[in-house]
Amino acid sequence: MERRPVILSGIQPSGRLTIGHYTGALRNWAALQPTHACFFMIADLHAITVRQDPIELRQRTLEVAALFIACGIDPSQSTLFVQSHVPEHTQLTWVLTCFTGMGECSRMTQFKEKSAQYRHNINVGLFAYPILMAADILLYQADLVPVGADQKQHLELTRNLAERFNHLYGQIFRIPEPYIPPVGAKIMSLQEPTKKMSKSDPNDNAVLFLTDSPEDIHRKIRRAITDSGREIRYDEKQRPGLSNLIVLYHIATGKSITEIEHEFEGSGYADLKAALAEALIEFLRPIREEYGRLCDAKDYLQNILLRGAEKARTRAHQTLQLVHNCVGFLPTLTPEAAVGMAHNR
Ligand code: ATP
Ligand code: LTN
Repeated sequence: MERRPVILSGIQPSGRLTIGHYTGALRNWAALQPTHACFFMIADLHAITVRQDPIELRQRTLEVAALFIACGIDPSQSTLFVQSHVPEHTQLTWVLTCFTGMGECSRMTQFKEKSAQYRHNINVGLFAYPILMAADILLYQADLVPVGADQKQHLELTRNLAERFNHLYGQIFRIPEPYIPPVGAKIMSLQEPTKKMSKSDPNDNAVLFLTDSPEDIHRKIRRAITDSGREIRYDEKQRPGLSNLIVLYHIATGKSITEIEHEFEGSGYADLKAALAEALIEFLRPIREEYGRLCDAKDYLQNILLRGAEKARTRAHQTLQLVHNCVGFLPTLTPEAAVGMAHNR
């Protein structure tokens, strides 16, 4: 049988999802799912590298699952699961940790940024975070990892670890390729357009959440920081604020950047902002409505995640066994052998 290429990707349930998650991750996941064997994960193990309130974390995990589906991930085509439900992720992480240099982790931009942001809690998990991400990907023998631009460096580490392991033990891991979309790989903050839009930004006006109400969208777009200048022209370097709004308009309407520049020839920023707010409201409406419906179907969501974890585990376990065998761990009992031993006792 033909092997469909495998995809693995994930999002942390550490806050409400933003339009950046949609453009950098979810919309590409949905587009790739008909042609790939997809594993989409809610990365709760990654989320606890920053202190989380347990009640909120549990709730956010279900909310993220609902948003996956509301954004077009079809649970009958793709496997949706929660990272902590598949213990193989932490097991492979330990092995890979013993193959990773301290220098490799301390070079990671995200580690530097997060340790500056969370000075009071620079824990070892934050440092080892990219090794856990490598384990996520390598366990499923993923070919392709659709992520936003900020994850590129983590993908490079993943590839290095896989190559190092393969060099020592043979072809154990498939070497994954990143899939970084040509547009929308890095949506910027509405208030500081040189910074990535981040769900953990304390300034609510900087972030466009997928579930924002029409009033929220109007307010946030109206207050979005633009640059000095008049005409509507895309220039990421000189005019990052305006260019970010143009990208959002492109996402919401499907119009090309050139078409947008023509549309607003002779108009000012206020016209673009008004049209953008309307376009975003219409674009996000079906997602928000479907999300609302799914949030009332908690049992349905939980069921999908439990079934997903079972499927994911079957695949992950095979890779973990290979790895354990390579490094010289004594085999454990197969479930059948364990039953046999219990009978003979
Ligand atoms: P933080 O809470 O620190 O902002 P995060 O949102 O970057 O974390 P995740 O929730 O795990 O982290 O991100 C999941 C995926 O969404 C990744 O592929 C990431 O690159 C993508 N992503 C997140 N924010 C953006 C953005 N502003 N633009 C494009 N892609 C994004
Ligand atoms: N680190 C990622 C989330 C993540 C992920 C993964 C993405 C965790 N495990 C595996 C792709 C593949 C982030 O965006 N912060």
